[in-house]
Amino acid sequence: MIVRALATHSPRAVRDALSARGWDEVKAEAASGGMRPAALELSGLDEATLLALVRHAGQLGLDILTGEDWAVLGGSAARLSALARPWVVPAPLAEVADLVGKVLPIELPLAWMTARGAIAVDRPVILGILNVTPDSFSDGGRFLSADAALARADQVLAEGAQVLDVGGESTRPGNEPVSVEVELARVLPVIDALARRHPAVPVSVDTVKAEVARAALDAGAAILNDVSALRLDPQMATVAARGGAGVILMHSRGSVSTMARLDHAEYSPDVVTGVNAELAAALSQAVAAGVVPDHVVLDPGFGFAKTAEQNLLLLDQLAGLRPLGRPILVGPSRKRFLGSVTGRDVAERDAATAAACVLGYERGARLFRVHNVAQTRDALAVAYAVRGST
Ligand code: PMM
Repeated sequence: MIVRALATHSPRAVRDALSARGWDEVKAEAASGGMRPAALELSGLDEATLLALVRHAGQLGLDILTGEDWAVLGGSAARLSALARPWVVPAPLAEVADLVGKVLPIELPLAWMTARGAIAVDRPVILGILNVTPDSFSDGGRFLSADAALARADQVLAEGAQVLDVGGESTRPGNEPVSVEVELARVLPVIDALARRHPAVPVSVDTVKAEVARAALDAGAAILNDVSALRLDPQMATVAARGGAGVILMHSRGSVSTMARLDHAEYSPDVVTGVNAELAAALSQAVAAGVVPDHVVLDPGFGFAKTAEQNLLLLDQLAGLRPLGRPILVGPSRKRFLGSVTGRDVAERDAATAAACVLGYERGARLFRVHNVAQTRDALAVAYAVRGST
């Protein structure tokens, strides 16, 4: 007899063991996913529900820790999903079953639709940042002219970026908001030139203004990156829907001048639940306006209305966004919370950025918006080689 411990932090070891015994790929993938460990926290439970839960969890072989009106449940994803079947669970657990079904981790989509075709997201996708602003947080003023922006675009594409994210308004704390005219004058010549020079490369426009978004799509952009997740311009969702654009909904609070500060960094009961709920609402708003869900990517908005602690917690708990069912993008690049962990200045935070991206990848992120494309690409190549797309 041989007994071997299989690593369960990813389904890979189990999948490979099954494949080695002749299981076909799809069956091995599904079965190994079911063995993945998962945990749920339930609160606001009444006495009858709690009692029924303790008994039923025991029958299902789940671990359970309880207090007066709460429980933490742990076990494999497959066992936990047995709790999500309202037609099987005892009557007092009907509501629990319904809610558990809504939060269980699910497989993420393999493609993201944009106005210029699909982007495969079964492996890491890097968005190279092209800020054409005089005052952006880490690269302001460096790529202001269209020529400088084009040269920079060539460089980040050569380094492995698959998408170019062009921004004409900085969210740096206390900055002066720019007018539609100024923003258009900054981004349109660059988007237009990029669309001509690299017709196969999807370009995204980082804007909160529907008018800028519309003009950018007309000039050849494929994706709208809205750091207000549709909050700041009521027309944004309609523009996205009409243009068939890919849409990045990034979590933030406050205006363009305050969103990168801590004015609104109060979350109840915690940052993970708050960000999750606000992104879920933004996704519903987009869909109600006619955006096809396949076009949406979600981003927790690192550094936006979050303390360093909250950013770290959000990164650790990133997988909590998976039940929303959309690809996840992270943009930790050179941000202040990485400075508070490493004690390094903005220009020296690329190694920390690469580490944050790898941690994000392990938790389900597939898209990465960064300044230093070459370093991030290498870090994510290792993550992908070890972990695969699971
Ligand atoms: N961060 C910044 C700007 N745009 N867009 C998305 N989707 N996610 C981000 O985290 C994000 C963003 C601010 O950083 P920068 O000034 O260095 O571009």
